[in-house]
Amino acid sequence: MSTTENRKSAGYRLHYWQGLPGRGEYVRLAFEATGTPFEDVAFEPGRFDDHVPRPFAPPVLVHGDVLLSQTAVILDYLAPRLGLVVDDPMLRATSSMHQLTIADLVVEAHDAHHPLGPQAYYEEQKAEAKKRARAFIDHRLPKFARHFENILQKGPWLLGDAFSYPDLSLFQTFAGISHAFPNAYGRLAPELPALEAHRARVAALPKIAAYLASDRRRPFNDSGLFRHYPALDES
Ligand SMILES: N[C@@H](CCC(=O)N[C@@H](CS)C(=O)NCC(=O)O)C(=O)O
Repeated sequence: MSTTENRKSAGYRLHYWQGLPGRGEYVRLAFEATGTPFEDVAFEPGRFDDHVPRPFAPPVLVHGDVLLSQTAVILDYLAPRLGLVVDDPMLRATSSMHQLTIADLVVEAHDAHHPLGPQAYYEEQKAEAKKRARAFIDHRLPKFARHFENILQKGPWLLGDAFSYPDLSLFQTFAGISHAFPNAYGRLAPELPALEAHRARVAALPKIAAYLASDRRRPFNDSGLFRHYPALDES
């Protein structure tokens, strides 16, 4: 075996900010759902200086000589290796499509509390956040949720009969949204029976259920993507 192959078999390392689930959680779920061992490393931007290309932002996956950022790309790389996507070009592209739609929703959920950008604290943009959250709750969240509801009515999974990684990501995103916006999401949920059943189905997968009950699972908090600020979740 060459040195390169040796390094590649050394395993997966995920680099992400400490103390919050964030986008790192989307990658963790792929490992946890498949019982794949991985190293969970605190993100240190300087550590990657000798690699090309340098990652812009975490999560970052290192696997042998491979270094990838962008959550959707990391998942697309891992999926065939972990058995989390169907071996068919059209279905693999469809999984990517779902993942990128979820990524759009994640950005919009984040921007509801940081409409002016991540460089300033929430406390410095509360008035703008209130307006943005209103628009998210009234327009964008229902549009995304109904989109996935329609797909899942043909379920049980996003690809129909085949489970794939965006099922994990959708679960994580709506877990986050129901944490951040319990009132708004609570009003919408009765319209979303297939999406709610899908959330329960993912949570009941034996390896995911064990993970959710473990101390490896990081709770949502006010440093992450999905923050519960009551002022942004009024009826
Ligand atoms: N599109 C990227 C976004 C990555 C990203 O925004 N990461 C956040 C943490 S979840 C970050 O640290 N961003 C720093 C920055 O944008 O300057 C992805 O989906 O992975």
